[in-house]
Amino acid sequence: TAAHLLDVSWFTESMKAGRPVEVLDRHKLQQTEEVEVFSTPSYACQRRTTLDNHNAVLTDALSLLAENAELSGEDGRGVAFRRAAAALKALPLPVTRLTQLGGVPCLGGHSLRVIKDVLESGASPEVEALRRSERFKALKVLTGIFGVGVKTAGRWIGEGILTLRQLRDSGPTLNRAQRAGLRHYDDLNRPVGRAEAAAVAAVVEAAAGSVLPGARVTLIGGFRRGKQTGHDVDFLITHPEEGREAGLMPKLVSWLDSQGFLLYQKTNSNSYLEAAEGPARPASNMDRFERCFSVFKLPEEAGRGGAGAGGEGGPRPWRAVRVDLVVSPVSQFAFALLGWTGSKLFERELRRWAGHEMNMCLSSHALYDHRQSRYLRASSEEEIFAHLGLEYIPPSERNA
Ligand code: DCT
Ligand code: MG
Repeated sequence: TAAHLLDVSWFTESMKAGRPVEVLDRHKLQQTEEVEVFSTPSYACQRRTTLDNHNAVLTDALSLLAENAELSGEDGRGVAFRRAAAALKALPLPVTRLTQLGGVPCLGGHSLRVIKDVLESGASPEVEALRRSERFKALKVLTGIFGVGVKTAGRWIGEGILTLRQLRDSGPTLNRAQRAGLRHYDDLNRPVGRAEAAAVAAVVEAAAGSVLPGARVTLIGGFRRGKQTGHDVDFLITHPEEGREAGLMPKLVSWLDSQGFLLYQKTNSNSYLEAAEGPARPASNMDRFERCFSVFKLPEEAGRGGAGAGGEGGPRPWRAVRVDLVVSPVSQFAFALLGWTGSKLFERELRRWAGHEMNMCLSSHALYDHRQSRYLRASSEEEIFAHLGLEYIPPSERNA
């Protein structure tokens, strides 16, 4: 990579663009020593983002602010912090001074202030205060219950419920998902490892093979991107003959249930229909596949090293694991694979790129070209990137 000389043109650009520059240490700008100035394209789907994050301290701080915004129902602010964090994740080296960020997109005044604080003193007072805040801690604990969203958690906090103990004591009405979430709280908040994901995969493959011979099971989500742990395990299931996958989910679920693998499940049926003249609705809806949100009862095998094994009661015979299953017709498989591999921000950026730069509409089902008023077919992720005019980015580099 070319090392640039210290370039301050961005500084004057920032002034013209009205970006806050008071956060800069003017003194440093006058220094003439060589410092690499980073630059990276503005959409996350134009960048290669591996799991090697050289700026974890900065991105952790920004991600916490993003999380807090999301938990407070401020999605716009959340996305802004996610974009800022993602831009830093793509840099090849640790940032040591603010002046290196000249060509890095998506850094607003708030993000720059946080970055400055962390670079100068190792921490951001705002982020540290947030970490300690009772409200933030309560939001984390309560939304950490499977089935509890931001609104419910906010309502409970308004009623003075800040902890699991207070929740159990006050006994609010819980739905079926929330009861399962509370019952398996510790397990579901313990990261799932790759070996456990593989064990779940073996179960799902056995189920699919038994109820629909020839069905294909693909690990998606974070594990497909190479992550070592996840909050759940995600699978996409299809069959090479179009139409054979219809009605698969109920059969799969009843097989899993009959074998004792399910602690909880909720299935949504497929509601996606391609309109002849174009997408009937904005295609960002994630819920139009046959999809099952479940909690698996996964037998703990010796050697898999479940962190919950041991402790007072000795090794436990099983743990609860969140598992998401999606069934796709093979004609939509490439779109589903691309749409469910993530990361969430990478997906969001792909859709934004498609809409803003290509006048297309991308979903996990299809790609519609508004200029040509037609759907663009694809049988691989590579073809979809090509339709979008993007360089192909493999899953391991979609960790934005
Ligand atoms: N997804 C998305 N937008 C959402 C939710 C999900 O694009 N709002 C896609 C991207 C990832 C995939 O679905 C699976 O979702 P998660 O399991 O939540 O994400 P993950 O990357 O697998 O994260 P984790 O490793 O924590 O499970
Ligand atoms: Mg996942």
